[in-house]
Amino acid sequence: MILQVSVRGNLQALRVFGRQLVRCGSSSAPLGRTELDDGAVTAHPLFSRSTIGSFFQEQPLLRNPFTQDALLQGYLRRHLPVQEVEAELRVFGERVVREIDALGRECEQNPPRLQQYEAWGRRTDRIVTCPAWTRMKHISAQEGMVAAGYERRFGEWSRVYQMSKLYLYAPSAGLYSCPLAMTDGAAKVIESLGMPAREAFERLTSRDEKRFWTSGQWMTERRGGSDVASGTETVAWRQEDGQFRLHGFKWFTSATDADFTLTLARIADSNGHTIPGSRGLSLFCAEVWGSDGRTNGIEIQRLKDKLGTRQMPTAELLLDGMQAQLLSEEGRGVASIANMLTLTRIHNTVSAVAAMRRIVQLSREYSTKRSVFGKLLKDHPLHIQTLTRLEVETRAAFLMMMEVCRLLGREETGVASERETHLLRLLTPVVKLYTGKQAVAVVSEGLECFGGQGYIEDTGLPAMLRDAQVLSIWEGTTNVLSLDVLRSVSKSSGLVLQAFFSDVEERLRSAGPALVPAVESLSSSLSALAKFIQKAAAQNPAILELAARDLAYSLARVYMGVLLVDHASWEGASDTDVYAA
Ligand code: MFK
Repeated sequence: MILQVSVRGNLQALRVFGRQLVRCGSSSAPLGRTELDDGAVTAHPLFSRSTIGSFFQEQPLLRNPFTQDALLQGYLRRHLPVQEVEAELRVFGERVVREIDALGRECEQNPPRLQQYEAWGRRTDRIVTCPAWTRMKHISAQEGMVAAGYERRFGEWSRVYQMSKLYLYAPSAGLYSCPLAMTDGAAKVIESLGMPAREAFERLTSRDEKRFWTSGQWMTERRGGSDVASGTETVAWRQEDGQFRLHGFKWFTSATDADFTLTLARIADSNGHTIPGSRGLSLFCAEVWGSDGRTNGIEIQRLKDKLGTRQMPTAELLLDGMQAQLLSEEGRGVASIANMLTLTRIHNTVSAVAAMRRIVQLSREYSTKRSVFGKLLKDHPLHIQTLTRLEVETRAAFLMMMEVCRLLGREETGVASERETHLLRLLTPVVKLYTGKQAVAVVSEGLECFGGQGYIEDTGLPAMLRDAQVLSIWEGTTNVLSLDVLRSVSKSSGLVLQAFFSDVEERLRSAGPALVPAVESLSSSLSALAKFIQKAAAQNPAILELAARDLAYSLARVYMGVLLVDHASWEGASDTDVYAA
């Protein structure tokens, strides 16, 4: 059938071609006719460049992601109305457009490679990255991407400021957001343990590109990355000088070209015995490279061949006597690295929401240029409905992300109330699990707004979808984080849920009059949720485990709804804020 059609098509083309030949005579090239926009007709040679036509779709342009983001600007006007912050983010947004975005593309096009041996057979274990990746490191230091969280220039709002900047950076940063997440997490761990590695802390939080270090976080071993307590086989041998030598195999190490790392291991006693389970795990830090450029007792087995995040090296490592320093108390490894998990889960959220915002911005821009069925995409109601739904998802996720950053900043500066501390513990896994999944859905839907072009590699759009897929996997999968929500409930004897309900009720009570329908809908969801929790708690705990994911999703949706209402009740709220709520 296909063959017949194409043969028929070819015959038709040949007949036309034949007629052209007859008309034009045999001595000159065959001519075609093209009707121009103004109705004029022009003749030109067939099978030449001119017959392909001169029409091309306009590409969506990246514009300053700060000035394009009304919600971010409104949020900062409401909570952090500081001229200096606004001016800095505006200038940084320009830098993203002018310089950073192209570097990010370069990182995607020149992925890292492993040089395991030099020409004469000696092992080198070098990870070769592209110049754009190095440039990202320098830009990250100059812009204080990690430093901003520790300088605390804006007091309790410093995390909101830092994460706002990161949110503008992440979608253009060629995955440099990953080493920054782990670097921030490592700095947080060192600070919370009372600075046992002060020099490393100073480097991790430096704005000087020559001094700035990035950190890795090597937790996952071959037995798996979720059940760290039983999956960790790495053994730490104490040396006479008080340092340790680590032997083990790390199965996933992200951004392995980092300067420094945190990792877990079991300390062996004088008989070589270790303690199993979580109680046997201790937290260590180590420099990854020696001053001679060689690894610190590490063999890089291979780089992972991944679906996305290809800009960044992820490696399997054999730790073969890596020299390391004990950071935590012995046996307190998991509890000590939990601070890092909090930070990397918040960074994950920022990357997820930033990816959603970026695809919505590009889709919106494209809708003002792409004409179809006689009018621009923006004039098609169904298209606008789709974009609006993406916008509401993105706004809701943004507000929950910012709320968690706000709570983190308050906790770190010692001004958080007990309720806020509980909320931070509960909402960190909730916001990570929800936004990680939503990023994939929103980016995937967003690609459709470009039709076939959304599926074409050199537009840069497919990489966004590939890179989004990891957000629900690393730093705890959706189910592991749902169980972490339950852990936070049981560890606090339910206080985290009490904090949740009282916070939500208080915010709904102060909602503006235009928001009555939204408040009614949320109140009814809230009572259904309360009933469900009471019923589940009275039953077998196994049921609670089965319900963990639905519970986490319900908490996320109710809380995002409440934050939309809260933001729309602010006196400076726009019509769009009210409409979204
Ligand atoms: C773009 C940015 C993206 C970021 C890039 C980063 C790339 C890195 C790639 C990776 O490495 S991915 C690795 C991902 N792996 C994980 O995220 C680990 C997933 N597993 C878990 O989260 C487990 O739940 C966990 C290992 C944390 C818990 O295991 P256990 O041993 O069953 O924990 P247990 O016994 O319940 O708790 C031990 C202690 O830790 C307790 O403290 P106490 O001893 O004081 O009571 C817990 O309260 C504490 N804890 C556990 N989870 C916590 C926590 N504390 C605070 N927050 C938490 N989330």
